[in-house]
Amino acid sequence: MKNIYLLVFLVFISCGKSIEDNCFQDNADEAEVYKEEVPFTVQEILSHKPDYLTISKLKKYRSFKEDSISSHFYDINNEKEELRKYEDHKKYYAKFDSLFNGQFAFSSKQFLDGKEYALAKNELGFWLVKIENDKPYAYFLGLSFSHYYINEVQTDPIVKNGKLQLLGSLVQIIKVPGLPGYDDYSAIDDGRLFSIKLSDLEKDSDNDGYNDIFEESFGLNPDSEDSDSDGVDDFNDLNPLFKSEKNKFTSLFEQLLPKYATSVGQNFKKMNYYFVVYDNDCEYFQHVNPELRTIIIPEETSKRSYYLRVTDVINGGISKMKKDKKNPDKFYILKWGSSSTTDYCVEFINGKWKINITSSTVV
Ligand SMILES: [Ca+2]
Ligand SMILES: [Ca+2]
Ligand SMILES: [Ca+2]
Repeated sequence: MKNIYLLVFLVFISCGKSIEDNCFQDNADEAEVYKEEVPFTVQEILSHKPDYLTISKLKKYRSFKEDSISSHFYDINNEKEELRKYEDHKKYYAKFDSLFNGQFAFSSKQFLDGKEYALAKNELGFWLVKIENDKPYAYFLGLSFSHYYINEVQTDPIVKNGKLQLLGSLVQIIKVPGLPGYDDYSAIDDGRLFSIKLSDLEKDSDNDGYNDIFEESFGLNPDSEDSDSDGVDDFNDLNPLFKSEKNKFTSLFEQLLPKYATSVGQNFKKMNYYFVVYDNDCEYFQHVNPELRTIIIPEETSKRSYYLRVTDVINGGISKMKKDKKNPDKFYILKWGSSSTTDYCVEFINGKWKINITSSTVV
């Protein structure tokens, strides 16, 4: 009898989460508990290494320390020279920058067989980018910046013998609570060569423009060009994991989501490799029609891909709605970004949301 009771109870908690639970918060405050992440050891990183990645040890190499210090060095006593370096870099990557609409930071440009390659980085991770016949291509590497450091200065060409070959090291990243954006990196295994076959990187099984590694890393379907079957292919879908819907609450969330600046308005739809990532299980939130490309991942880390379990790609969030005790059309919502939090009091009046900011803090 006790066992049956337990079983019923387990079934109840495993599938009992409703829209009510996922979208609304009880009046009792849900305290966010900060859980300190334990950094991976070299062995742990290697045991989770993607199959397509080969790692070898180098005898002679440019160390993590040397590379990271020199790449972050900024001579405050010689701003003119720093500005010149910046302008030179901008000029050197101007073609990449314009074809990719400013979505990446580039390094290690290389010409090979009529193609141009470069290593690229954005908030989501590392990419290999290619220009062939004036068309841009980007291939996600699936190497988490929590575990892999790739040298800013590559001493050899990065593409050779059909492989991408990168000097770098395995790293630990220590998050400092209360100091957003402050990540303390240290090398735990220096002088490594990371190598990936171009054929593995370029593999795009469903031919939708995103390589398989990207789709697997972010929970898209690498075998379907339309992961959420809404008729819009993954590459052009601003919310590729969920069908957009129109209802009272999705329209509220749409108004709270980031908007693009009008100056980049004509280009943002072409920014196929830039996503804002949220972890949110609220069905109303999931079905938004956002202005900026958005990926909504599960709140529970165990339901995420390995890449998303170990990589911090979330730079903001929107809380559950807290109901007002007296007015059923009134709710309280907290929104946070990498450097600010904003409290909203929202009320649904005559078919429209009236949104008031009640307080806001900049960290
Ligand atoms: Ca694909
Ligand atoms: Ca797909
Ligand atoms: Ca779609």
